[in-house]
Amino acid sequence: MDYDQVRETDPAVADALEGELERQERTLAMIASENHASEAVLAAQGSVLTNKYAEGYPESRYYAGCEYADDVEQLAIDRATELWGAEHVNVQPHSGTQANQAVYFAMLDPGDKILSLDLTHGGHLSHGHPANFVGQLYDVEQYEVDPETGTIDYEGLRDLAESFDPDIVVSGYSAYPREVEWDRIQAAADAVDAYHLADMAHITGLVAAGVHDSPVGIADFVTGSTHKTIRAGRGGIVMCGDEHADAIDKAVFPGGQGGPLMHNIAGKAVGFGEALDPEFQAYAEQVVENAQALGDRLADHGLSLVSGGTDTHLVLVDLRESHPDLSGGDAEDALAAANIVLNGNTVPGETRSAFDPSGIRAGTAGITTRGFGVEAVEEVADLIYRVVDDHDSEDVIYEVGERVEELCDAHPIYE
Ligand code: DSN
Repeated sequence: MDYDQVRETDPAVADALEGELERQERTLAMIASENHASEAVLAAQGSVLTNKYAEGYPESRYYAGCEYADDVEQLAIDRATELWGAEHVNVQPHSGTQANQAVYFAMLDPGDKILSLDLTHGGHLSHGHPANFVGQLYDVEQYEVDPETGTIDYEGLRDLAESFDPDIVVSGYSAYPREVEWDRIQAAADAVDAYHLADMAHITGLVAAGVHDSPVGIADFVTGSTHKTIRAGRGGIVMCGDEHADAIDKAVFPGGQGGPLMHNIAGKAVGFGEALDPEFQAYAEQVVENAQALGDRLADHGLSLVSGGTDTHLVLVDLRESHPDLSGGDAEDALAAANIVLNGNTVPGETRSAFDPSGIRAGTAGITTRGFGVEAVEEVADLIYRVVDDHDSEDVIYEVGERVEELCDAHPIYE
């Protein structure tokens, strides 16, 4: 892969693109929300559809010349329907956050009540954090994970729902390693006659492959992003039953967005097609197996895992017990210097700030895409531990960085 055409016109941008390609090839993308899209997805995203306005929906557009835009969007919708089985799918949200916003805009009035998981316990900004407009426009109450188990406190959530009486309960998380019991959250929402929005952004691919239970058919609304555990390029998606289809479509366009990014929708169509291939199921199973191997090995080294392990693509490490003087931010920096790119993350019961939290979050979706299996992942866990445990040693960082480059060379992303 190269950017020769860009270079002819704009060497400065070509330098940045080639630098990023080289960075991705020689480092491990272990930020749990990242992955590597195929060259076919990248090509679709970089296609002539970036030129096309197609406000509206297939066969009902506000612009002429939309016949191929219609084809692409319908392919994305049909494939998404096959992957997740929802009655209605809208593939236009520019991101998972905008998919969530569409649900709020469709179903809530300003001042209505949202019950969602606290960000530091694994929630998401778009679920009602005060820094996000959702937290300012609506009345938000937040539930937490059980401090003992690190897992959702379903009973506590139900009690909170009964006292707070929300209009919508939000489930689905950005730093939660365990399987979500969607039906228990649905029961809590039903008990107070609230809607249930399940944001499966992190596990969209795992759900499509059937390696995580699906919220589709349980929750009233299911949102997701299309670039984390599924490799369909950057974007969002929203699904619902037929009874809410019109409201959701109107909330996406014209409610929250203008022209759909048709080139990204082409990427979604291609990536969803790839996920329908049986190989994708094997990939998703390997993602989880790798995350479990990563967690087990880190735990063997004495690191503390929130919830004790993982059922998904990510592990969340609480550094406070094993390395009380090391913040997640400093661990992130040391690991990045050693070519392992993950992020510092808040942990339940956080005692530091979100800018320099107490944990690190690591995901296996990206390294599994480049062919890492359990053995390689166990070595990666050993390398992570070496850096965490000796984060001030330039020699350790150098040696680990060299070894990571060897592992990356053995597992190229793009041939
Ligand atoms: N910011 C993403 C994450 O890293 O989890 C979610 O939107």
